[in-house]
Amino acid sequence: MQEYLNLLSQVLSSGTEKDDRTGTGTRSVFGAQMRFRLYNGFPLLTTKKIHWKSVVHELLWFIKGDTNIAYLKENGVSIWDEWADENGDLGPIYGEQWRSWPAYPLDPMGRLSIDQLGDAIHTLRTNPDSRRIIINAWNVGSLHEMALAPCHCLFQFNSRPIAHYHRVSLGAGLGVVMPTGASPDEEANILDEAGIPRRMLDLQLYQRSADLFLGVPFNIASYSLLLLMVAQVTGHTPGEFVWTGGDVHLYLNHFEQAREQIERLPLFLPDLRLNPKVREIDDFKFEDITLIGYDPHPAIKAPVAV
Ligand code: DHF
Ligand code: TMP
Repeated sequence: MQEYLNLLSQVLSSGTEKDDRTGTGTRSVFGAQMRFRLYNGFPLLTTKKIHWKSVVHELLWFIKGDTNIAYLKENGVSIWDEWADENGDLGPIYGEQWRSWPAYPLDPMGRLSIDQLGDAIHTLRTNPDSRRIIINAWNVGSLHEMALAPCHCLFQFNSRPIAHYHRVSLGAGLGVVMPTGASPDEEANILDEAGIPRRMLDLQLYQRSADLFLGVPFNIASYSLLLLMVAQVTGHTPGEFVWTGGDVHLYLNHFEQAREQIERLPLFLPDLRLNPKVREIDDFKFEDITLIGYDPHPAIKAPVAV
């Protein structure tokens, strides 16, 4: 997570002061990238405590295709409260675009809406060399109905053969996931003779607007978890999560907190275990996701700009 701390320092020291929609004011850098190798540990920030339960429930809520905060409230998660209307609705944000992007005219299979996440998983199982495995939340025609325009707006999966030296250094026990949901023919393609996946899965996210202190640690953890889940249900070994940011900013009222964090030493990354029995993305439950060995520095409070 040193890369994250470096980006905090960079925005603090060389960002441009810039006004923003919320009226708070920011220091901002345009264009940045971080890479997280998921086989080196799960990239949950250790230089401040992240509310992990919120990360997991928010992701399960996206995967359900849900856009009402009722599920989050039932599970003690309040990160979307400020943006919901009196009925708890947020409009057609992430969940709806991921699972039921409206199709006009009907797609060739006659569907009224497109399950982008389901299609991505199907393609990873049947045509993993594809360079078109993209999930897009930036639905231009629906932006005006959303409580907040998507910040993490587009991501792409990349499936690649595991290089020989990778296999040797990974060994059999580390981060290797077994395949799933696949027919015997597909399984033969995904696994080698020893039953080890032949391919690695990467995910790259484009985040057009990035609240570096509050939002980004959640976003890194959330997409890394999604990558592990999709890897498991498509029989891949988890590879790299690549985070790409557009307007990467620190709000003016987060500077003290950011400086405090930069002075802290990163600690060992936790491990993440998924219940290996889960074979379909829709079957994951909170209990199937276990974080092990997360022992971070204390939380640092900061106000969220609405
Ligand atoms: N607006 C802004 N200005 N920044 C955001 O990061 C943001 N994120 C949204 C919606 N709108 C946003 C959704 N995600 C927190 C974290 C993520 C998030 C919204 C809010 C947050 O307040 N985190 C606190 C408390 C965590 C908790 O209560 O679970 C933190 O200290 O991390
Ligand atoms: P904007 O729509 O004016 O760009 O404001 C959105 C703010 O929310 C901006 O500070 C980025 C932040 N944000 C994140 O960093 N991550 C998220 O997941 C979400 C939803 C928002």
